[in-house]
Amino acid sequence: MPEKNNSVAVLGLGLMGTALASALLKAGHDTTVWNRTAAKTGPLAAQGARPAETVTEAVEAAPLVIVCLTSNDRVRALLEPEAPALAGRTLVNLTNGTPGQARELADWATEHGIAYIDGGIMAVPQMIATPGAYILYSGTDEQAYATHRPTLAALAETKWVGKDPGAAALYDLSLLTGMYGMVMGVAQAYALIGSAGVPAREFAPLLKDWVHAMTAGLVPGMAEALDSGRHLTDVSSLAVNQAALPNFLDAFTQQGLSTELFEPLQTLLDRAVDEGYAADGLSRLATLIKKDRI
Ligand code: FVH
Repeated sequence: MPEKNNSVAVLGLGLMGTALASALLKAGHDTTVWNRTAAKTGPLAAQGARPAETVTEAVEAAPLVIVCLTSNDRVRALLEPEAPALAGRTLVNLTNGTPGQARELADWATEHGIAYIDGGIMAVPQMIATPGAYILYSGTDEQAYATHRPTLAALAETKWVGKDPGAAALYDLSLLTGMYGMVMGVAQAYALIGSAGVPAREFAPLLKDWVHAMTAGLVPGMAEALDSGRHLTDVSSLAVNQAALPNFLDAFTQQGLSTELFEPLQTLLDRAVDEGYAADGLSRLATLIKKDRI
């Protein structure tokens, strides 16, 4: 059932919290804001937000409380004393964290009669309330999510990923893992081409199109191989990749660059081939990352 009182409180007005509060205001929500450094409430107050002087005052202003701080240990430290004020309300935590932290916060919230929803924001602040941005949500109280979903939809597309409070964080970290792998590759590519004096801006269109073309095929292709268990490839075997990788490491060294980002890939390829997977494709690597195999 959609909420009747659509007011909302936002705790934490960093880059992301400010974007979230601003989106809520633009969508017409009665928005109360609190930040440790009070001066950050100013621009939002100018947009119509109500600045609260204390966390308690902010929490008591709305049935839905959104928190977005640097880390979950800070969320816990901030909100533990607020349990009586939060009781009977819904707490949506959009702070980046681990599945374990989310489950612990959910247990704490449940003990105190607080409906807890964990979230993972798949957007940068500038993308909030624009197409392409989405937020993953999970938690034991799916009814609380259904109640507040219309408000949350003002921030970004909503994606519910299940009743395990840790699920949103797991999806979030998995998606960010793919992004960080790509960031490392892009950083190394710019360093290599830049070592020969080629301006990054000149190389960027080639790199962008190449990464896009490769991921467009690789991501679904690997998924198919992993789910079917069929890793044999007619595209690019682990043996071929293992043989090629020293060329990269040597070139980095010759160009005066560090090899630290790519050495782990050589280690993993060597192990894969040693274990008999030379004819398999790159999807096999995902099966070798489990800790008990090292
Ligand atoms: N910015 C981004 O692109 C990413 C996108 C995906 C989601 N992340 C996560 O969002 C969380 C907040 O990130 P942020 O970019 O808003 O971070 P900051 O601008 O540095 O703001 C941090 C806010 O946290 C407040 N804060 C820090 N420690 C405490 C504390 N002990 N008690 C109360 N508040 C605290 C800080 O307050 P202040 O420094 O202004 O007083 C800011 O409001 C984060 O989990 C990202 O991973 C963003």
